[in-house]
Amino acid sequence: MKTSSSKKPLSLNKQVLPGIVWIAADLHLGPDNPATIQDFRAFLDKAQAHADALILCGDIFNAWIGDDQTARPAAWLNEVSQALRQYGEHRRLYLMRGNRDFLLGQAYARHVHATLLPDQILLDTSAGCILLSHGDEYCLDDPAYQRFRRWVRKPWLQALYLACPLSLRQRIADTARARSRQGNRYKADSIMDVSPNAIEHAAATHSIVALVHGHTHRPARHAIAGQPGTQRWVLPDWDHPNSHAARGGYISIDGTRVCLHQWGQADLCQTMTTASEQPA
Ligand code: LP5
Ligand code: MN
Repeated sequence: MKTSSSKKPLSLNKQVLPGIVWIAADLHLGPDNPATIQDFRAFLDKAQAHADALILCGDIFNAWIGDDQTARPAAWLNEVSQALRQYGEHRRLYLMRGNRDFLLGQAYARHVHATLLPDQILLDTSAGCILLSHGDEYCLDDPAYQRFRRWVRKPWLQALYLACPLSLRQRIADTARARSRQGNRYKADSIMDVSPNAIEHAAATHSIVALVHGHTHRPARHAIAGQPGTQRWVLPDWDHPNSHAARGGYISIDGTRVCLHQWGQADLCQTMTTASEQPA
């Protein structure tokens, strides 16, 4: 199973994406959030009706413990996989790994008729060239996380982990998630956000109109210092706790117009050619 990230130079990773493109991230699907799974299924139906391609750019799953889960999937995973496969049979579906599902591999992508993207990719869209990634690689002010990231991306460690029984893998994942949640309570907001230097560097390195990422769960559109021609768009995370309003959303690219859509909020849209504000 191929699980480690692409080592190709970034400039080689380019995906031509004509037509209407929708991008979502940080769905965190798992056994504990059935209402979010229902929201996601409804979203796939909507995407199938309105978009030509859908990209899920990381943390699709709350913790991915290996593609071999699909041999005897839990009911929730079976439901999600069926819905993805149904979508993938009709429209172009792209999956990218995040920090919670970095073990997602080609086998799962094939299983749902999707294309697995590398960790960072240049999208050649109707709105211009867009740099897309999950976003965790820009969190350079969080050395504990970057250390964790370096370790879990080592092929030998991944192979060792994947050789363990699924039950043990699940226990390790639960421990990692619990430690992460606990640690995040005490981290300053600025540490858990992207590093401005990393963003400026990425924007300066590529000829792009926008940089799109998730991970930080702080949906917004930002200017980038020193890069007036490039914006940073941040995707929302998804959650639908019992008896609470659903959170979630996506970014659409339709012609030259890029929009951030969030459940229960006004759309934030911009036409990329003129960079002028558009009414929602
Ligand atoms: O995910 P989120 O938003 O809570 O926080 C992230 C960073 N945390 C992580 C950890 C993931 O949530 C855990 C994912 C588990 C996936 C399956 C496990 C497979 C293991 C495979 C081994 C090859 O990414 C968090 C950032 C935050 O984003 C904001 O950027 O701050 O970073 C940390 O919390 C860093 C911690 O130092 C990581 C602590 C995890 C310790 C794991 C040890 C587990 C060993 C168990 C042994 C029995
Ligand atoms: Mn993430």
